[in-house]
Amino acid sequence: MTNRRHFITGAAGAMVGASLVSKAAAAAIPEAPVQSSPATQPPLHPASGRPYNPVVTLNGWSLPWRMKDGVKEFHLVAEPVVREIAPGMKANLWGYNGQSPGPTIEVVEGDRVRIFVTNKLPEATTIHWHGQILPSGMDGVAGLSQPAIAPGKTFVYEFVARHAGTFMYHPHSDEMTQMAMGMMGFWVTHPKDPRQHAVDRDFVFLLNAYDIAPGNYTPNVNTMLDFNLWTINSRAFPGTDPMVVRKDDRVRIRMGNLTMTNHPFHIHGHRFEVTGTDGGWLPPAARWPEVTVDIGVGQMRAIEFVADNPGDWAFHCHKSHHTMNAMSHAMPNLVGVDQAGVAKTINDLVPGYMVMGDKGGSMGGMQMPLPENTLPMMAGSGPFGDIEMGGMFTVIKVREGLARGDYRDPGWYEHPAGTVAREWTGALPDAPSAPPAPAQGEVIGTAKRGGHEGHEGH
Ligand SMILES: [Cu+2]
Repeated sequence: MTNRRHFITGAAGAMVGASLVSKAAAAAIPEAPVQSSPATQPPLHPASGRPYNPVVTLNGWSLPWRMKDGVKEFHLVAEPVVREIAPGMKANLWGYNGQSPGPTIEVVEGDRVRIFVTNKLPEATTIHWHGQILPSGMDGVAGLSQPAIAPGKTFVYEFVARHAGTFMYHPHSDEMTQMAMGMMGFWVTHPKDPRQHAVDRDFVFLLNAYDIAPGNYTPNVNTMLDFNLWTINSRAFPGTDPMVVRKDDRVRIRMGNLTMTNHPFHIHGHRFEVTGTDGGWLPPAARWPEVTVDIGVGQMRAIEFVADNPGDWAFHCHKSHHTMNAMSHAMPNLVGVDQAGVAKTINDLVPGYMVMGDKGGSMGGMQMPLPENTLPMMAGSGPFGDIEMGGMFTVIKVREGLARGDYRDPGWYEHPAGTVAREWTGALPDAPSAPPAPAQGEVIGTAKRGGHEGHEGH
C-alpha cells in the first residue's frame, strides 16, 4: 500500500523521517518537512483526513500535514534554497521547505486548513493563495490585507478550501524579487467525492523563468522580459522528468503560469480538452478540443486526454525560444555566410573560436566548452541522436502494460517495425514543379484592380 510512510521512506533524498513527524505531533507548530531532491516524488496518498486521488508534481513533491482538532495543518518555511535546474547547473533560489517551487499543497473541498508560514528569508514576505475564495485578511497582500511577515517570524493563515480546483501560492510582498527568485507553489483542492473528475494520472507543474548569466548562480531579479532559462517547476530540459502514462489511462495535466509572458503548451500524438481554468471546472458541454493551449500570465489550465497512442511524445511550450537554455539573443543571422576564411583570422587572435550559425542554428552535436554552471542551449539526447531542445520541454511516455500508479521511467519507446521515418535510398519520383513566375508587369489572374469601376456616376 502506498501511504505516507511509503512516501517518506521510498522517496530518495527526502529528509523527513517518521520519528520526526511523531515527535512533532504534540508540538504547537507542525514539523516542516524538507525535500532535498528535485526528482519527481511518488503521489502522497492521504494518511489522514478525507480520501482523494493525489496528484504527481513534476520534479516536485506534496507537503505532508497533520490533523489537529479536525483542521489540516501545514508548515511552510520560506528560505534560500539551492535548486538543480538540470544536471550541470545549480541555482541559488528562494523557495519553501528546501525546494523551488515549494511543495504542492493538497486538500479536499470543505477542509479547514491552517498554514504556518515561517520566514527564513533576509526580507519580509507573505503568501497569497492565488485563486482561493477566502476572508480578505487571509489573502496575503502585504500592507493591504496583513502586515508583512518579518524575517524570523511565523504567521498563521486559516481558511476553508471552499472550491475544488487548481490553485497556486506565491508572495505578495516584494513579489518582483521573490517570484524572480523562485518563490511559488502549486495547490490542488480535490472534490469531496473522489469519483468526481477522477482521472488515472493527474500531473501538476508551474511554469517559471529565470535570468541567470552563464557562470552565475543567482537570478537577476530586475529582468522583466529577457529571461534565459524557461523552466517547468524550476527544471529545464533535459532536467525535466518524463510524464509516464499507461496506455488508455485518462490523464490530466494542470499547469500554472507565474512567468511574465504567455506559454502555448503543445502536445504531440494526442488531442486534449481544456477541462479546468482558474475559476474551476468546465461543464462537459463547454470543453473544447485543442492540441495547444495558451496559458496566460497568472493563469491555470487543466487539460485532459485519453493516452491511446503509445510512444514518446513531446510536450512543450510552442515559443521556440522557450525550448532553449541559456543563450544570447544578440547574434546576427549568419545562415548562408561562409565564415571559413574569417575563422582562421579570428583563431589567430582567439584560439578555440568556432564558426557558428552558417548552416543554421543547430547546435545539438556541437561540443563547446561551456562556462562553469550553465546549460547548453539545446541539450537533450534521445535514441536517435540529439534532441535539440531545452527549457520548457518534456516527454509524455505512453506505454502498454504499466501497473497502475507506476511512474518509473520505462526508457525510450520501442517502435513497431516499419513505423519510423527513415532515409530513402531508392529512385525518387518526379517532383511536380511550380508554374514559371509571371514576367514583371504581367497581369496575374483575371481579377480587376480598383473595384470601384462599376460605381462610376453615383
Ligand atoms: Cu513559453
